[in-house]
Amino acid sequence: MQILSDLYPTHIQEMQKRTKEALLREGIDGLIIHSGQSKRMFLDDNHYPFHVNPQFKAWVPVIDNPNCWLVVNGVDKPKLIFYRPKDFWHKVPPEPYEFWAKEFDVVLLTQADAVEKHLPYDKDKYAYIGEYLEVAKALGFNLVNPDRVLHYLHYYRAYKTDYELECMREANRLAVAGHRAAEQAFRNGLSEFSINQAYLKALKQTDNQVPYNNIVALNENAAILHNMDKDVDAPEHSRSFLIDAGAGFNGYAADITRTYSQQDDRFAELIKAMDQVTLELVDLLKPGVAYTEVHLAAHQKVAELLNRFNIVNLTPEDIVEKGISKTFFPHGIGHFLGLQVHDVAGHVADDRGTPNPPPDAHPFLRTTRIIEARQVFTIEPGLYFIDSLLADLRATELSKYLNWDVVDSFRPFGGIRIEDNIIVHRDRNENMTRELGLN
Ligand SMILES: [Mn+2]
Repeated sequence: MQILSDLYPTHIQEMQKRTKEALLREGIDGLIIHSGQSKRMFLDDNHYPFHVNPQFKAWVPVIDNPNCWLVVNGVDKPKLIFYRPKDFWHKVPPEPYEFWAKEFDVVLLTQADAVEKHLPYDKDKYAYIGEYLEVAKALGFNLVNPDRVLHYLHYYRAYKTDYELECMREANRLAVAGHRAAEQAFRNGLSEFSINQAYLKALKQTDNQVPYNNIVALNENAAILHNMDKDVDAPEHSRSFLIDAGAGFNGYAADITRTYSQQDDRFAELIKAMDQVTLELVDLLKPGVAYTEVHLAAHQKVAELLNRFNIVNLTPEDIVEKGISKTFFPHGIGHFLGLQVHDVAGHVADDRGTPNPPPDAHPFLRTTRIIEARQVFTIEPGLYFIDSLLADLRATELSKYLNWDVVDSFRPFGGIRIEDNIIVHRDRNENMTRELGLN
């Protein structure tokens, strides 16, 4: 892929610049970033799926190789210690040759525990960045994941380089192919399990390679926000289908949700109206606006639908004011997207990590940052008929404002969530999901 190789050197320059500043603030000489280790299950000889340290894949798109290390100081050419064991049990990765390799001085490591000779001798001026504290200790690091360094790096990870944006478009492209296959599988009456198989097949990723456990829900299960158990048997009638599923590309995530109705019914009308809500909220993303404002606007818009579809007999303003919209839309409007599906630093006010928590009334909102160019967000309003939350509401004096027969007519469909992935540019928004043609 030509364009990625063109963009990557500038990405590394930006990583160098951020590292240099982070080191200056901490007063140290460099970072030693550990990709991670393969984790063995308790009392077993099997291992968990490997998930790389996000600080490692921020530099290099190597996401499947434990026991690798980066030595970076923001000035010198970064050093990549690349694990390549002699191993006849497992597939051994080839020596680095791809577009990213020439940005590093590459050293090959055949034994995981022989890394020390490739690391700086004097560990006092270096910080270990990684998960394995006992490894850091054994190697002689005193400084492990220092707060100041991590706050700084996390804060700036919200601003994506051109290389990162291209990776995220590619992740969206893969996920869109999966969503198309999944809709077809739903129309064909397949089970949640089989729909998930169709999804994964379309993007050629395994359950362990997608960035999060796909949410695939038919009928009432669409009311379970994180329905990760997939029924193997298809229901007799598939009325509705909610799929929240992503894809990974070079370590970057897509995170897309769609909801479908089998028939041209009242639920289909509600989906159409929610789709419009998603697009209107996307238009609110603008540099200088607080993301929290978009969340509050979402409550207003969901309340308008609760009124318009005769679910609640109150004005939209009163529905929000009495807190009723939270029964139907109990999660946040979205989050940062990037190397992690819920990307870091959503709740800080600055690069020192000063806390900027969500409002007390909206504890599940995952970012409160001021929106700026080069940030990538999801926008994912929802409207669900969740038995437990509806029962709580019914037990209050607010119950009298609800048309319970209308609520009951929607319960068999579960709920709706429609989620797009958006790059905020200085002068426009790029809705990656829609621009790839997924409506
Ligand atoms: Mn999401």
